[in-house]
Amino acid sequence: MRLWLYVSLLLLVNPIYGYDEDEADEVTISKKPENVSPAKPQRYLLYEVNFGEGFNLRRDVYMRMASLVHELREQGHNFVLVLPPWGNLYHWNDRAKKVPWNNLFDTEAMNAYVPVIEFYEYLKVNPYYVDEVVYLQHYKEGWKDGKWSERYEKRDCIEADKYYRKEGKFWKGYMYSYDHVKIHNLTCLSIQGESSTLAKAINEYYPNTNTLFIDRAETVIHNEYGGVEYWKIRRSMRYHKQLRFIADLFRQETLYVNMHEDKIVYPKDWRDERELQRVAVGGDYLAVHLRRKDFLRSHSDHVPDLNEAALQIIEVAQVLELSKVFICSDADEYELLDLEKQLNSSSITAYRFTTKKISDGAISLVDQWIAAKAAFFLGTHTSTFSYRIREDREIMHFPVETTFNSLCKYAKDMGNPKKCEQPAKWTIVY
Ligand SMILES: Nc1nc2c(ncn2[C@@H]2O[C@H](COP(=O)(O)OP(=O)(O)O)[C@@H](O)[C@H]2O)c(=O)[nH]1
Ligand SMILES: *[C@@H]1O[C@H](CO)[C@@H](O)[C@H](O)[C@H]1NC(C)=O
Ligand SMILES: *[C@@H]1O[C@H](CO)[C@@H](O)[C@H](O)[C@H]1NC(C)=O
Ligand SMILES: [Mg+2]
Repeated sequence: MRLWLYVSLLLLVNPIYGYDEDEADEVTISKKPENVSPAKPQRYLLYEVNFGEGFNLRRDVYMRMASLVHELREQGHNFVLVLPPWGNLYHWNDRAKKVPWNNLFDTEAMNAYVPVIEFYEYLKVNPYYVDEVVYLQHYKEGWKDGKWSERYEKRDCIEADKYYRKEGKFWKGYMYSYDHVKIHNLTCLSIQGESSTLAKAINEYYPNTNTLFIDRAETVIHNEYGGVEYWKIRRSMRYHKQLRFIADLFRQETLYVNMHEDKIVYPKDWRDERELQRVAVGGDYLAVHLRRKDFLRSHSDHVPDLNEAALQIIEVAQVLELSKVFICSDADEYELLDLEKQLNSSSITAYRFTTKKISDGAISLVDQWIAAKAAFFLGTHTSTFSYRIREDREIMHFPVETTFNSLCKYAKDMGNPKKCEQPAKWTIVY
């Protein structure tokens, strides 16, 4: 690792670099993307997100890029989306790196929306080579006339030189912690807009570039947040079958859920999902996502302390007559034991999913899947981890009132929208 890069990374994530995993080799799924038109040359779109961003925002950025590639393909460009390996995430204590998507997600399901391949598969086709990095940035001077408007323009780089530097003929960058990837060109693109705006910029500036790597992909927003396309892509992002299986096993064996009574409709193929009555009942437990760590600082106005959280959980469980509470959290162990003790004294049994057998990323998805299938969900204000659970509940046809709820800072403010803001109801559309 080069010193300049090491320093700039340290500022953001403070990972442990002593540990260098071998190239991902537990690869199982390999698929050929379908072609738009066999006559057109194959092109590849790679992307990366700002270093400090967490897992669940990154899942959202995937959707924006899938939408971009989908649009480019509709225009006849034979693009394939290359999935950025997971790694160096601040919240992953196992410090996993170079994790392919097919360890965590059902990439075949994703592939049914837009052709996707893993980065290790890409490397076989274009060994350690990228034609052009397009580094997205804002406009140095801010909005035009103080107003937001859709626009894009190739500009001088503002900050890209912190992350990329020239080495001989080629550029070098972080590249998902794969060393030796050579980049031919680097340009900076000032952009205000959505996925479609970026599609226009690609058509104008890079009409023939075979392999485009979009960095700071979070800079572009969704074409339509919460629209039909949004939900289609979201539905295609199914969790790995094995992780869903582990979650369901936990529900059966630990939470004693009768899977025939929870009325959850979830077809084998997401393309068979249809608008239905909100018939899901879920398992007879309350699920709570209790976000701690950085949220205690960054969202201190909304995140309750443990006592205030316990009071709220007890009240909701009692109102709903649920004696089981599933807790998923990034809290420290001693905090959780304390919380469990408080629930216990109100005759509520708390459950958590813990294991050393799967990665931290995998555990978080199992947690989300168990929480998504609860009779009632209580999340943490503005956590994207909670948002993803709510989306899964929308996909599984839960009644709205069982989903869009968050813990308050103080138990006394429960039910008071002026003092305790509740999440916007982004309901599913087909
Ligand atoms: N297993 C597990 N991990 C969690 C939980 N809450 C937070 N985390 C971890 O902390 C990260 C939270 O960051 P992020 O995904 O950015 O969501 P946000 O910061 O809450 O919006 C997750 O990706 C997990 O790695 C939880 O309930 N269970
Ligand atoms: C790199 O950029 C130059 C100048 O824009 C262009 O002529 C060339 O084709 C680009 N090379 C690649 C590999 O994209
Ligand atoms: C509370 O804890 C005691 C002692 O561990 C246990 O026997 C009891 O079942 C718990 N009660 C509930 C409701 O979880
Ligand atoms: Mg985060």
